[in-house]
Amino acid sequence: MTKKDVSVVILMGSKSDEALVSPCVDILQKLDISYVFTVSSAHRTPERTLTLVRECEAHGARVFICAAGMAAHLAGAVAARTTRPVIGIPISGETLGGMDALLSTVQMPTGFPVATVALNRAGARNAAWLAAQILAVSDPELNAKIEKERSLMQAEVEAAGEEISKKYDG
Ligand code: RP5
Repeated sequence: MTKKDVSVVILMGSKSDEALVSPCVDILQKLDISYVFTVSSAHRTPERTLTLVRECEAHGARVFICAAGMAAHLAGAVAARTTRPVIGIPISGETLGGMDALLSTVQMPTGFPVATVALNRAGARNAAWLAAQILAVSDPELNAKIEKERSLMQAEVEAAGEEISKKYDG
């Protein structure tokens, strides 16, 4: 299923999740982190999910990111099959405001953690940052890139602060 070496594997439960998960890819690309991004379902394609975990591990995968909505078991199913860190992105469906997916993702039994981030696009972005930080523990060059990106975010906040305080200057 994958022929290239990868650091991070992003799985989502359905193609319908794509728009909410793709910001994760943008950040991994910005940080030059190799990845695979594909669809696999804990329920509809359990064998494919297991095969992906095995094959991606064989190709060097170090972190798995799993996004799913409704009875969001994908991250848990992957966590059951790997000792690599698993990050879960709960996706909000048409009902229940995503609370179903949030609880399904976060409430894992002892020994099989899923590092659960925020819902939807905000979670997708932080899943990428968290995966990068995990990889950066043993990668000083990547760590420097993360620090540089944080400096840029800091500068943006400071510039926004200046702009707002000037605009509303009493
Ligand atoms: C989950 O069910 C998927 O992750 C998606 O969020 C939700 C609905 O999937 P579709 O019916 O749109 O394929 O497994």
